[in-house]
Amino acid sequence: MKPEQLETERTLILIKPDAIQRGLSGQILARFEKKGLKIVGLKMMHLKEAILREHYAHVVDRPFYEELAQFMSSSPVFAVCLEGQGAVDLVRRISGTSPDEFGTIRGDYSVSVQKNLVHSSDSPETAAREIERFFESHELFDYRKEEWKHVYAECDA
Ligand code: 3AN
Repeated sequence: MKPEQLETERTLILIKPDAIQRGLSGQILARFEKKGLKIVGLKMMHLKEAILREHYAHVVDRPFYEELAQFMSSSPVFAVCLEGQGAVDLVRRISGTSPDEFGTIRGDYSVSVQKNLVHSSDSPETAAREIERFFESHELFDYRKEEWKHVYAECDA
């Protein structure tokens, strides 16, 4: 399978302050890399109020928002853009949605509904908005990932 024949999509993850503080960012990134996902953008950012209000607009009126915003701005995060076939759903399944889902990042390394190590986009539409929120277009890299010929087969196209 030639990498350029694949139809891929991009998604966004945030490796959150608890992961940075606990020294888990490398292990978290490795889970996505080992599955064959391509890193097309990666940067460290200290999130401030404006971007957090935008990113968490759907929970800004919830009672836990202030605590969430404090947590998310307590240390830098890594914003990472990942690419692969069905990347949005795949990355969400690797991340997990609750600390009870063993075998996922949240399930294996977290016990909290707030300090849950990693955010991942929940749909292709959200992914497009979130990638634009965290990255300028020149910060995303188009390159050929040679490994993909060992990851995907023609019947997967
Ligand atoms: P997810 O990150 O799993 O997609 P969302 O988008 O529903 O979750 O919620 C955004 C973030 O708000 C969560 N990642 C979590 O850190 C925090 N959060 C959600 N529900 C609660 C809650 N009941 N108490 C405290 N924090 C919460």
